Amino acid sequence: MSSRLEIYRVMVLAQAWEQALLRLIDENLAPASYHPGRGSEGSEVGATLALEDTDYLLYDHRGMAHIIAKGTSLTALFGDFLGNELGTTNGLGAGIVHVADPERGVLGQSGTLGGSQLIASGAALSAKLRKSGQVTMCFMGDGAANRGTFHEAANAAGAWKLPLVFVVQNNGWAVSTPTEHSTGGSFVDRAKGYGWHGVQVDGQNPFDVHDVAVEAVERARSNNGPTLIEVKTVRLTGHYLADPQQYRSAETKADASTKDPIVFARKLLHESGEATEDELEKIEAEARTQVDNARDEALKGNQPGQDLLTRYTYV
Ligand SMILES: Cc1ncc(C[n+]2csc(CCOP(=O)(O)OP(=O)(O)O)c2C)c(N)n1
Repeated sequence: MSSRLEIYRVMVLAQAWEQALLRLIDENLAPASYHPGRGSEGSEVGATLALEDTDYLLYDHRGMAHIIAKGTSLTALFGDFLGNELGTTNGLGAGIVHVADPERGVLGQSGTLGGSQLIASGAALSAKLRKSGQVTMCFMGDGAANRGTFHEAANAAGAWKLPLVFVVQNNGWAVSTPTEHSTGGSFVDRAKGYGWHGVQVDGQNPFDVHDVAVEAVERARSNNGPTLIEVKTVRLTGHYLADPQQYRSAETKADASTKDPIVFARKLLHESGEATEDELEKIEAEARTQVDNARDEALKGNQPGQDLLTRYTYV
């Protein structure tokens, strides 16, 4: 269980990291394509901070807040986007990043959206067979939750009571397709059909997301089966960096912008007296310094040499 201030700190850290990455892309230093995570921090940080270090994370393509919340080095994450040897993949994961940090349980994401759901079930089955007590958390968007892989993974996990948590980040869009055009029924209602526990929560409130995730992780760890958490969240930007977003109206975008989880959390912490303005500013300044240091460090990394081509090859 993380404190509210810790949840806020990690959300701000993720936001600062993303802003620094966008500057690197703008400066032509990172040859990356990227799906910004602004708006998803409440879901990604709130849920991931319910995990222990040894638990498994299958992240998804939107933003990096879940990976940052799992504790992966900020320098290594920059290294992945710069495609240099300081990255978690030593330079193999440039561009659309495929972070792997097994020491912190970060198992990566699948090459195609939705493949992670099956990998997550496999990881959870492995943990169950080994009686390791590890929980697996798998993030996906509403679009990815509509792949057949979801149903295969969910059915097996329900039948075998696997220690698994699915976090469906329902931001209302799969690129330009609104969820209601692609989805019959609601995601949370699917849980019952597979023998899972299901809960829906508002992603604008990261503290509520955290409470729900702590319960889900506890349920999984005590062998009481998987949980599907549907987080109603927002995408504050386009699907990808240069997305002109012609498919959504100015009104829809303005409405989403009122649901920023970082703004919400800051206001709540301030108004409840949990943190003064000075304390909040200190947290924000420290996050920026931490990110700047990580960026400077990562920029010193070397491009990988030819030896990398055979380093992970087994014959
Ligand atoms: C199997 C597969 N189909 C299509 C894509 C291309 N693609 C990348 S992101 C994306 C939209 C996913 O929408 P959603 O799952 O709702 O997540 P969001 O982008 O809204 O966070 C698509 C179609 C892909 N990567 N994999």
